[in-house]
Amino acid sequence: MDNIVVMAVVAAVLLLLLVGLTVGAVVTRRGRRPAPPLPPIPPAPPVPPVPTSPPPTDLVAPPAQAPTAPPVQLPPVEVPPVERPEPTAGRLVRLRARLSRSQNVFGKSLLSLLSRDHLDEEVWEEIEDSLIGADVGVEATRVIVDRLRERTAVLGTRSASELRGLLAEELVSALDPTLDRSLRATRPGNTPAVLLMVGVNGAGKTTTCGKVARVLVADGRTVLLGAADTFRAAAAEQLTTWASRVGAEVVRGREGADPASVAFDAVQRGIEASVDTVLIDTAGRLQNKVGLMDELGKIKRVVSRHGPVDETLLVLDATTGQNGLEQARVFTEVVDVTGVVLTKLDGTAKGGIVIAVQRKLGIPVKLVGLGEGPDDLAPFDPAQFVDALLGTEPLGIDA
Ligand SMILES: Nc1nc2c(ncn2[C@@H]2O[C@H](COP(=O)(O)OP(=O)(O)OP(=O)(O)O)[C@@H](O)[C@H]2O)c(=O)[nH]1
Ligand SMILES: [Mg+2]
Repeated sequence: MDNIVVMAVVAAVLLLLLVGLTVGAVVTRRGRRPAPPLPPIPPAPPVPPVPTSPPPTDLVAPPAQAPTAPPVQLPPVEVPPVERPEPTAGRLVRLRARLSRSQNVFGKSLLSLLSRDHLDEEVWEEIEDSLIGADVGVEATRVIVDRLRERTAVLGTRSASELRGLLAEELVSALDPTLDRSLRATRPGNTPAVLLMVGVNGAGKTTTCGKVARVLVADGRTVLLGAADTFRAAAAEQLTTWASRVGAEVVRGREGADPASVAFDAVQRGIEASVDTVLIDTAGRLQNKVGLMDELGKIKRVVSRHGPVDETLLVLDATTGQNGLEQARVFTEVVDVTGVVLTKLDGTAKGGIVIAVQRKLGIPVKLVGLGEGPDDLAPFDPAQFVDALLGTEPLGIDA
């Protein structure tokens, strides 16, 4: 019986053990449950391709890694063509056409007066009025008329061509053909000649600088331009445009810079570059006249440290007539003017202003402006000028 009890106890223990093991196994299995699935990884953003060569620009051709690529068309680089100015000889001939466009009042009225049957007092007065009306000036007119009266009386003959001849002679003589009108644009030795352009605003200084540069280049000279008009930024631009057309260098300062120092630098650079001529453009307008005159005096003094100024050209607008003469005289008092440039002769029928200017200032007219075109500047020649002024037509009065 005891054995049965023992055996029952053992069996119970074994059963308990078995149940325990089974439960443990189940619990253990439950503890190792697989982890829930991870949320999906979002796709990586696209990585931009790393360039292997710089992108092609307008001016740089792409590297030769794509032999099959079509050839790249480069845009043309804009280099302004250097112009070849026309020679100066014969330019004054154009004046006749330009004056005749404005009826050539001067020549026509004078010649018709002279061709009257009787050259009485009244006619001579009309001739005088005609000359004064053409801006010749009172003094010069008196001299011209007195001499004409004398000579016609002495000669007695009155053919139209003779009268025209006499008048032409008197006008040429009033312009003093013996004066030296050559432009001192070169120097012996190897330093550049220095030309200073002065005058009131709008007279045509910058334009004349450009035109003179062209004349010199046409004659085979090398030129440098100095933009000493620092009063307006546009002035330097205007000069640079003229210079680039003939391939000349420009020295310029910033707006408001000291004009004298720009002029000094221009001559300095001209010496270094061994050019033949340095042309200096100046301002025509300042706060007041005294300021302008002081400035011009200073420019001249400062530039003279490099050596003398070879030519100081006073630029005068022919259309301002006698009024311009008083202003002109102020310039001659400040800077030693060596020559006059009379611009815009194409814009006036009163060519006689050339005579008045020269007489009043006692300075030779060296150049005349005949228009806005780049080559509309002519060396002044009294005989050619008078010929253009009077015209060739003797108005059918020739014998
Ligand atoms: N018809 C005609 N116009 C001219 C002549 N010379 C110059 N001009 C014109 O006159 C104007 C003034 O000329 P600029 O050269 O700028 O005058 P500027 O003396 O330099 O003037 P500022 O710099 O203001 O002192 C421009 O429109 C020129 O084209 C000429 O001989 N005939
Ligand atoms: Mg100017």
